[in-house]
Amino acid sequence: SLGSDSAKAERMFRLMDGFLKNDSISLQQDILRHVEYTVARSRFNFDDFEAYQALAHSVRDRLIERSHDTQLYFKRKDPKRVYFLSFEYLMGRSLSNSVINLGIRDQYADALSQLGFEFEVLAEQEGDAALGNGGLARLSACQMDSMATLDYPAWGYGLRYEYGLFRQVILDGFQHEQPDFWLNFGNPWETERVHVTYPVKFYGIVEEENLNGEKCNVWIPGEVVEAVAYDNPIPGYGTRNTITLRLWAGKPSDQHDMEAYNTGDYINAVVCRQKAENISSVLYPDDRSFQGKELRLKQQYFFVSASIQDIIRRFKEAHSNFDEFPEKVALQLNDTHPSLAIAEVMRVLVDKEHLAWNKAWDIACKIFSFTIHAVIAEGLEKIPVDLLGSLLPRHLQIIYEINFKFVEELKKRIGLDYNRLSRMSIIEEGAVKSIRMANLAIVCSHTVNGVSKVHSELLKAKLFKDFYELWPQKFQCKTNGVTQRRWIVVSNPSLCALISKWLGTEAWIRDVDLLTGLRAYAADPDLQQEWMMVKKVNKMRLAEYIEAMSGVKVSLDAMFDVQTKRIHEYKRQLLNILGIIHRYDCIKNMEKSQRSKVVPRVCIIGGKAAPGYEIAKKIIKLCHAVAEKINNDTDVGDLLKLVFIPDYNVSVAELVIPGADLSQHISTAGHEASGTGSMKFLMNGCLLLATEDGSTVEIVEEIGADNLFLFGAKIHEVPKLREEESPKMPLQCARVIRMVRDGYFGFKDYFESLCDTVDGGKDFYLLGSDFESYLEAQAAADKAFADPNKWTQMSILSTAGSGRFSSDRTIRDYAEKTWGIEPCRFPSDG
Ligand code: Z2T
Repeated sequence: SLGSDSAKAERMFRLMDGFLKNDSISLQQDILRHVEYTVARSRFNFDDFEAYQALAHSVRDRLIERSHDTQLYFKRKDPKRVYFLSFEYLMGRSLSNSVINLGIRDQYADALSQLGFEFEVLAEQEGDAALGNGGLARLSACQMDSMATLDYPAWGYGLRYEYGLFRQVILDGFQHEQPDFWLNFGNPWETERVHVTYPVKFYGIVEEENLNGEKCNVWIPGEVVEAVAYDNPIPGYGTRNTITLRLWAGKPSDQHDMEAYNTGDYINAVVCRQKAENISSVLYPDDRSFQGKELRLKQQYFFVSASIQDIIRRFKEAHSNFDEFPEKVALQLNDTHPSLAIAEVMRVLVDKEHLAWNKAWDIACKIFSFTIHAVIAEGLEKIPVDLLGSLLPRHLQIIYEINFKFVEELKKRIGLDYNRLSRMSIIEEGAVKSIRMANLAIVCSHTVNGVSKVHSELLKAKLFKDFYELWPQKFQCKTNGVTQRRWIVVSNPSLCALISKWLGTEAWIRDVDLLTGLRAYAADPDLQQEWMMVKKVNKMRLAEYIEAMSGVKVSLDAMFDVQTKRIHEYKRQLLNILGIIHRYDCIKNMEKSQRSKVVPRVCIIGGKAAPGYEIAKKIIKLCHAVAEKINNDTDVGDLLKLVFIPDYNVSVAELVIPGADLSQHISTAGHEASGTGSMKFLMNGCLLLATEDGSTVEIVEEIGADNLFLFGAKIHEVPKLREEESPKMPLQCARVIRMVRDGYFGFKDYFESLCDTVDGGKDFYLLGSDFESYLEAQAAADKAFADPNKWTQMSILSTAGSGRFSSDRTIRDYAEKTWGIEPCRFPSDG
């Protein structure tokens, strides 16, 4: 009975002495206990890494307590939940973020110093969790932080790759990829749930069966793999709520290959079992191109099927009628990668729960929402029908059925406009017949979100014009944001302290709009002085890192000019490098007496190229070749340096961003859906040099055009510029390309095809066309930097205007307008 249960709980609670304590002595005891019994080292003899492990386990204990409380509370309240389905998460490190969100950073720092350790030093021991490629994946991580902090009843679902994004190693200036076997040293943050497993089926055939006089489709699989849950706690800031990121790993199923056992081939059967683990073993490192590979499709279905089974199990624990499903469940598709979930939900509702098709479809259409991150049609995922049909025969039938009904409906609405019908069809007829995953997602979702204002408009006007005309109300905008917890509080503690001091409160960490309060002091010489000091400290940290990585000594008086992001032609790192060559050339040709007027620069570039992206790899090599020349030219000295930061990832970003004076976001207008790096720089008081693309347009609205350096063609001008007979190629641009072509930086032949992309007659990304305007913006930045007070004021205004770009704002928007969920906060004071 209930009474004795609660008596039992009460007794256990007392036995355990209540919850874990967070005073310095308790923390020290916990850490030492973990040294001795978890890490299994003597508490009298352990090194930094072991200290980190013990520390992490003591933090983990506290996270687990809170996540139990949160889950029980959600269960009791049974609110509508959102399930965030994303194929990628770039979590980076967890330690600092966790103790800050738990509100016990200082207590831990104190406890550690009593034990003779330094918190920062131990935090450096942690490796990055890099289960994603770039912006899309880091966005998922920021949004998880906001969902936890804002007390939303949310779950994240993803894949537990054993190999995260490759490590970038530079040899002779060339990128090499090395596997990131990140679980090698254990992962203290995750908990394996050996009993939360689901079978996932592949291949086989579909048979029609007769169930009580009704026809019913039964899928008889050819292969079954087990999915095991690994739970990762995500603590909110200033709340006890701690939500869960559940990642699936592949594990052999006992049903895997019964035949083999029966035929007596025991050894082979065991070896075959290992294949199951391959499904979740490696993250695909291409951030936009898709290749229609079977393993990738297997990953997608594996992830989707396990997640849907888990979601439906949780629903059924409390409900028996699927009519209530849309009142209790929202499913968010992060791009098209998880969009097989639509077919899977239909399969479960129709084939397993035996709902009528129309009823099931009605439910599906109420639960799904979809956010798209792509800009161009070529970037959209298409799955060859043959591939899907062999791997998931039943799902192919279901998708055909969805499409048939959709096209019938469409004909009634728009008539027999066959061009339009074929454009909108979920099935693409062509050389390779394939499934358009975006079309599937749009047809079923109640809301389709873009990730910035201009991106959302572009979706309506170009990419999904036909769908917009059909369902205008579906198309919405949720401008991206990043979490100020990680991108200020964790990564820039000195700035964090300074902001809190001047605002007289730490409330902005939960309520980021308060940052606008800094505007009142932007011209205050005292704040400016302190602001400059903070930047200096961060530049010092960065300079030390640069010297350690590349041996290049840089001057702290120079402007630190940073462009860090994935390497892509459209992001135009090449424009940056050509600009640097031009700057170098100018300095070389300058009268000696003029040189004192040059604003010294440290140009910093970092980012990974997809392993198969030849041109991107050449850009990396060119950067190194140019750096070699410039950095060894004693004639130029501190006036110009160029450094490439290898293996850019979340933890490197945490070091680089606070130390930047200027950052570049210079994509060809119309190509960057949003861009989120810019928001992190903005929060850290870094000035932007940017094109009017993606979220930059909204940043301008917020901080004013005179607080950043804009240049280049605007979105609407781009198509016309591309049509021009002979592309614009200013003399200075032609001259620097000539230098590369002539072998001024060596590797003449190797750089030829790279130069061709600019002066080979096409210049698709409009480097030539934007070159002069780019140089002007750079000159304006130099001029502003020469006036430190003016610069600092712009810097303060950047941070002050960054509040709108918090993922807290994005998530609140999603919760209220797209998911229809409300906060569900565990009642406690912290
Ligand atoms: C990605 O990171 C982004 C878009 C993609 O399109 C794929 C990947 Cl892996 C399919 C980026 C956008 O390029 C960037 O503009 C945006 O800020 C980010 O997603 C988050 O929305």
